Amino acid sequence: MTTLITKIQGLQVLDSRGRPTVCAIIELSDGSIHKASVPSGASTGAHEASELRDHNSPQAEKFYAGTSVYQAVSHINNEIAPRLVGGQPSTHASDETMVELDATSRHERIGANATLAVSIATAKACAHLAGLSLAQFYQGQGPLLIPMPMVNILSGGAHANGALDIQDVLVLPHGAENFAQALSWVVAIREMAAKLGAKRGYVTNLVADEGGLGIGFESSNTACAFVTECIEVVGLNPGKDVSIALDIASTQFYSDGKYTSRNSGTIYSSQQWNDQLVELVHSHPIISIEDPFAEDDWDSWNSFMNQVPSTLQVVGDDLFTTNLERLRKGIAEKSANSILIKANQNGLITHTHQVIKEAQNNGFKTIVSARSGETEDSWLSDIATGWSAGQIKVGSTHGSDRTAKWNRLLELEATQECVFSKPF
Ligand code: 2PG
Ligand code: MG
Repeated sequence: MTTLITKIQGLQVLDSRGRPTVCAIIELSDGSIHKASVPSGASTGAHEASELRDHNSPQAEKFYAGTSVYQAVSHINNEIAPRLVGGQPSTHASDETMVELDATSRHERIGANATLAVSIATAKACAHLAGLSLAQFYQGQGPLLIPMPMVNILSGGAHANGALDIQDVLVLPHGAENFAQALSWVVAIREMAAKLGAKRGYVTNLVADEGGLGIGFESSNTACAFVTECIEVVGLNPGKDVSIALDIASTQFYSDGKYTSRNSGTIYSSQQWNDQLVELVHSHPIISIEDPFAEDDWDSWNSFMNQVPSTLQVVGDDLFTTNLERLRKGIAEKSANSILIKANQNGLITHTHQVIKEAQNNGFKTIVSARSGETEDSWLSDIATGWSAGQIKVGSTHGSDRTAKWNRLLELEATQECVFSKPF
């Protein structure tokens, strides 16, 4: 007997910052229930799909200071549900219906928070019908590729009230044999950073949005040296076992062609900023750098790529915003060699999948990423695995919004036929 969608309901829930977000629940005629909650960014790119919040609308909830998502929820209940209920679950059909319902290019009318919640709940329903986990559903045949974790140790920028200019100093445990070992190394480094930082008089018991330490080091250089020291002190070899990854998130401090350091107050031209970064990556065991330049400073990206070793992973996050046209421009202009994939920058699961496939087909490395505002949902781990992304970025090892994703990967590795990704 064919299984049909019997009900779709949207509701407002909270994310890890205590802000409203959208959850969609899909019920099927076999009695099963599939739900998905969507994340939300703080350092958002201008070209991202549009998250619908109730600012200034009659539905705005005063206790949420206009950030409530009742309109998005009502679009699920009153526009999307009537079109999909009664049909068979299909991500393709749901996503195309939602595109039809909203002619805007960034889901401005319906809200990308509404579309993505329905899109992912549908994917979960489809996996259930196939009798597979979401990871296996996307993977098809063969062992699962468990992604290499890229884990936040120090936070700055929009995630830690500007403690550092740059947003993230992360570690990549690329010498580990499996995911469980990789995670244990990272936890040890995170703990050592808290211990050493406290010894040096920094506040280390308050954490940033993604669970990293918001230590106010005087410069990115000092922050990188500190993380390298932590890697060494726990008995690992910087550059061999574990290397550093940076998310500069430079759109946040770029305006009128200039990059302004909040730490030092120095104003840099694109060229001067480029020189700073080239020196930084040469001075530390850094193997990945994300958003070194602002989202529309395209020329600087290409010039940087020509100066750094081809082994350095240069990642476009705000640059690409998980958007096919922007990725294609970046491939043609050799602006980067890697892309951060965030489903909510795009708004639909099938379109996000298309973007990651395009990147992989063009030799780009791919990192599936969480947002700084997350929920306890762990679909991200399944899609990162099922899409063979190779890397995953979830924040730090603190907070159940983060550990939900790490724990799901531990579960997949322990219970399924797997190989651990070795992107470096
Ligand atoms: C990023 C993300 C996650 P946000 O910039 O990569 O760290 O941050 O979700 O705030 O955009
Ligand atoms: Mg980023």
